[in-house]
Amino acid sequence: MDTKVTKGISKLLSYILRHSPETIKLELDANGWADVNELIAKFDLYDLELDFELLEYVVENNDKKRFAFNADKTKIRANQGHSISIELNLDEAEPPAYLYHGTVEKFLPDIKTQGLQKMGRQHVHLSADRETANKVGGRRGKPIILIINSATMHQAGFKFYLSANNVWLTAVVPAEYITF
Ligand code: HQG
Repeated sequence: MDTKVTKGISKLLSYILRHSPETIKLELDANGWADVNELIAKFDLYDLELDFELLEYVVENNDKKRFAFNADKTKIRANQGHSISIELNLDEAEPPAYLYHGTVEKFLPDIKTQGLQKMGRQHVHLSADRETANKVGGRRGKPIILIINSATMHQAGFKFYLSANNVWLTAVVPAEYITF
């Protein structure tokens, strides 16, 4: 399969399913699910020949497992990363002792005063390993890894969720739980 094509489709799917379904007049339900047939039909707009087989390939081979089908593959949604307000209905989970967040130097002064905020998304995104956090930070420049004292945070009552593609999500990380 041509990776340029599958990457392009993945990028568009992320945009549509996380941020802007209205671009192709797609409706998402309250939990972020779109009807697969409707998505395929409305994808026409992009001049890309998307059919179910290709969509299934993109979902199953996506490097970060960004998308998921429901059990009978009639619905699809993004596993995390939304800016639009949807309810993923994830169960709370107990985090490991430490989680990691990759960012860049220019955000540090604000993070030191405000903690990690959701910014444009529905959650703060954290990783279980440094390597992933390094990649996340690297999207914006030279990565800086922050260590989150997640067990302490959890004991203090903060809620954590694990997305279907293993991204740890929480509402906010106050600066006192961050090792800079
Ligand atoms: C920073 C990608 C100033 C934060 C990745 C980050 C991830 C603050 C940026 C997913 C701040 C927000 C999410 C504060 C946080 N003041 N800056 N108080 N608090 N920031 O993209 O975590 O490839 O919304 O450090 O892999 O970078 O798209 O979050 O730099 O999983 O699937 O504000 O997106 O996944 O940026 O990335 P983002 P993120 P995909």
